[in-house]
Amino acid sequence: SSIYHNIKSAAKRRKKLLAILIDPDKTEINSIASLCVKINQSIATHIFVGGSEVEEFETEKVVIELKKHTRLPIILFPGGITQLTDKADGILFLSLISGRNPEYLIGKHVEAAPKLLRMQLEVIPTGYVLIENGKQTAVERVSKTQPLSRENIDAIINTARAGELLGMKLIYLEAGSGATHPVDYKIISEVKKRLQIPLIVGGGIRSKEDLELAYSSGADMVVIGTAFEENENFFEEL
Ligand code: 1GP
Repeated sequence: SSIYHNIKSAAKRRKKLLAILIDPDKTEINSIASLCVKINQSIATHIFVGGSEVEEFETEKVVIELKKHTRLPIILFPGGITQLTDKADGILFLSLISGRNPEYLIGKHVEAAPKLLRMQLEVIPTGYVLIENGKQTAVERVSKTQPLSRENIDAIINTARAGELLGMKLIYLEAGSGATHPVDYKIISEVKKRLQIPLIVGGGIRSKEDLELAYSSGADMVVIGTAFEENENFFEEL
């Protein structure tokens, strides 16, 4: 339980964490060594690997290559059960609690359970909360679920609370990869006030200002994918 322990103790000390999201579907294996040079020089503390539509076995290849070039913890952030590999250090075992598609609430987890029990991965149960940001994102399309309205802060708060009461160890507020607008700072701060467990925020964070606003509103960890995919020097600006 060392990954979770470290996230939790960082949150307690208000030390902010940053995860870089690598989507195996958008990453060439032979670019990983040079990506890792940038990552290792950056303020990133974790690497997430995953995506909504990744071909089978691609995830494992990417994780093996990342492991050669970085010592940051590598955590699976899977969009489906073909993205499991014990070459990573841990997995966010996501339940899409904003939605009402049983497959993404519990169905895929039943399929994954025997595989995960054979693996040495640290499993971190995570309540995954998708929030509407103005355009349809891949999570919405692939999971066939409705995001929560960003106007309905009570529903977002109560969803996060229910996740915590169900025993989830993290809550992840997600605007969706490439979101036009990140999760609003008021939503982050209202949720954070009512949670005991660490809060992750991601989707559409593209600048130092976005990052700092997410942190100052209460995100314990921020996830950035697209901004780094589009500009490998992005983290030098942070
Ligand atoms: C997506 O929250 C992550 O699941 C990161 O989103 O690609 O917009 O940074 P971006």
